[in-house]
Amino acid sequence: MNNDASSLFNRRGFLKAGSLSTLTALLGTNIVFADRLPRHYLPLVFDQIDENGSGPVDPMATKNKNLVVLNDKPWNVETPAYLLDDAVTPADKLFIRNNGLMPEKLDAAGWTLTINGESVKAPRTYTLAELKTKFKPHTYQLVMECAGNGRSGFVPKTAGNQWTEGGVGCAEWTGVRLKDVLADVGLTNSAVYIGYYGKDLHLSGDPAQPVISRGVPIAKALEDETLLAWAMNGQDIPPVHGYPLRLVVGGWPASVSGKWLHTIAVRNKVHDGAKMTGKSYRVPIHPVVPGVDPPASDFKIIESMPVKSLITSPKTGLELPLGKPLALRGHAWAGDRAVKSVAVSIDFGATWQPANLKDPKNRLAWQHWTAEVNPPLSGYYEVWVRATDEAGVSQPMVMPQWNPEGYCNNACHRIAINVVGQ
Ligand SMILES: Nc1nc2c(c(=O)[nH]1)N[C@H]1C(S)=C(S)[C@@H](COP(=O)(O)O)O[C@H]1N2
Ligand SMILES: [Mo]
Repeated sequence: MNNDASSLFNRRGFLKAGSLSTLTALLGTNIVFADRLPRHYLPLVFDQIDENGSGPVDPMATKNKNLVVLNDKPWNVETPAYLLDDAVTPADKLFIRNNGLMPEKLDAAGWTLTINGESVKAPRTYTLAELKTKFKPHTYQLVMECAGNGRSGFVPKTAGNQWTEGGVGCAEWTGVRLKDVLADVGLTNSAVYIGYYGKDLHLSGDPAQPVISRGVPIAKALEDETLLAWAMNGQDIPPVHGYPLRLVVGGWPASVSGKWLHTIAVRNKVHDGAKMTGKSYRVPIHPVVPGVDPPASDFKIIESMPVKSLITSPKTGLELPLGKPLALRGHAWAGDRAVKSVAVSIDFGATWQPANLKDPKNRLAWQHWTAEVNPPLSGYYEVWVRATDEAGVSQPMVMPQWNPEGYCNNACHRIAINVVGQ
């Protein structure tokens, strides 16, 4: 299964000339009136191939209808804050960030994971079935946030997908610890970094062009929570999220959590795969004046993500009768750190009221908070939320340090409400 159906259509939603000839070849005959196919219409016969598990898959088919498509080639889809209200993010509400095209074949039965690189004693290949039986499985809730989440809030604007606040989620992942597998393989003392390789294709369709191959320092790779996962929320990982095997590294840019994982290289230097070098997933070492883009040598790799929080209820735009208390809730997270406190403000940050904050289910899971505020008069309000991590670092109220690629915007989340009546 799993050819990306979207790649068959042009920008306006009509079948591309090239894909029409592919379909014709598959069908063994021409499609009469192919020129009259409605937008985004895949002839039924190919939908049936899909049901049999060998045709194109539409990543949006299983998603909540209110997710927002930022781009469909590659798929970049975000979740409005009010849809992130669940304690654990369900599959239909988890954001999508693809850098390339989904792999054409996802065959779990034949899937293997190879561990190689300069710093393994000898390369080794495991079948997925072996990973599942040979090592002890673990389950963790892990926050994954795209480093570009919040990019649309930067002034001046930076290039890239204009995520608002929905490029984040906290699903429950099951798999084996990468550290257990690496111990089984055997590492040399030279191990510095790991890098992943996935089966997706470059947008050009050229198999020789790498899409993305990122990684983490060996210490992060060896943490208990770093998983080679085959299940999400107790089910097979959905195709678009990396079926049948993905790396899951909580608390760091989600770009290090490689989907459709087939190889991990244990490197004796900082991994230099696609999107590890240049300015990708990097920020200036020293703060820059907004708009200034220093040379690549003045950038550093983003590691743990900054402290952040969301108001997931109510939905922005609520009308509240005057005199009624307003119940608020949401989540907070802080990369490798725990969140120590959350506060809310209804007067644009002039005064803050503490929220109730729960402990995380496990390290690197997001934490749930609740609060109640009492708007004193009728009129327009904004509710702002601000989290502080265990090191005492708080979210900036408006915009954090501007950076040329638009990463790590952890400004306070805000919703608007109207209090009506007298
Ligand atoms: N193989 C592969 N892994 C990948 C990506 C990708 O394009 N290809 N995108 C990365 C990025 S940038 C992000 S933010 C997360 C998104 O994970 P999700 O789509 O499951 O939410 O996957 C990461 N892993
Ligand atoms: Mo990302």
